[in-house]
Amino acid sequence: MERYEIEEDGLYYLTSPTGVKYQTYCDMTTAGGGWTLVASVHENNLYGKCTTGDRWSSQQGGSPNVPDGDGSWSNTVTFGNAEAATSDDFKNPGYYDITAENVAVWHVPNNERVGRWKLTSFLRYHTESKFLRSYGGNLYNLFKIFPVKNNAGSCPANHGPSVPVVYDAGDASFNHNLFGPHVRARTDPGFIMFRAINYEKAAMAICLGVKPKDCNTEHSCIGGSGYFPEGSPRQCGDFTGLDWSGYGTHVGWSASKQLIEAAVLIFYR
Ligand code: 3S6
Ligand code: CA
Repeated sequence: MERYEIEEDGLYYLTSPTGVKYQTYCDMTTAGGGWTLVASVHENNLYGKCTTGDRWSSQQGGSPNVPDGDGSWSNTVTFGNAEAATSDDFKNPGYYDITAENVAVWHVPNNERVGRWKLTSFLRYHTESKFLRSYGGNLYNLFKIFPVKNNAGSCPANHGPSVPVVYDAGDASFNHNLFGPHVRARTDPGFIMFRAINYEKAAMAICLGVKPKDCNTEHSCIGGSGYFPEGSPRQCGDFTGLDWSGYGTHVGWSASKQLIEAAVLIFYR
């Protein structure tokens, strides 16, 4: 009887080109497998506006004097650990030293343990166009080209790339419905968009399965620069203005509680 190599989803040790050994999660099954977790964006407190824990925007209070915020999208600072990726922000060396072609995103409820991530994720999608080849092979390099900082350009001319996604959990319509009606009316689902710019020239890193059609991008795009002029500091934070019409209300500009109480896991392949 033959034995088969069965690739399993779970935690693996990787060694970076400079010899740093780190643990991360690999999805070895979706669409042929080989997806490496490189980051998670976890909102520890949406009531905190660019305060402690807002590592993907700014922990420095939301100020025009700090236009880049913490700079995590385009620096080599790492934080967190794989096992806690749904309970805290996570960023490993793979984020900047893996050369990849595609990105996958999972929305996993906060505080879920590793073995339950795939089961409990309510939305999973990935790109297939190998778009990262055109932007330096990873998001670190993409965000060098499209900096997540204030006054980097204007909307919509200077948005970063928007890339179609294929859904592995949920679908485009379910994705769209996680946002409030004002957002649904002003976005197209089925895409991931990078480096959005809003009316006030603040920058966001990633739009969650949607491509904005207007410039109120702060209600569907997360991560960001260090200053959000509109209603400052109300849009400043890792989950930006996803609570603009109230926390988890799912009315107006606000996303559903399901979306804001889930970590956004970012994979490369
Ligand atoms: C559909 C209502 C438009 O509301 C405006 O957009 C309102 O005046 C602003 O407070 C709001 C924000 O810019 C939303 O980002
Ligand atoms: Ca706005």
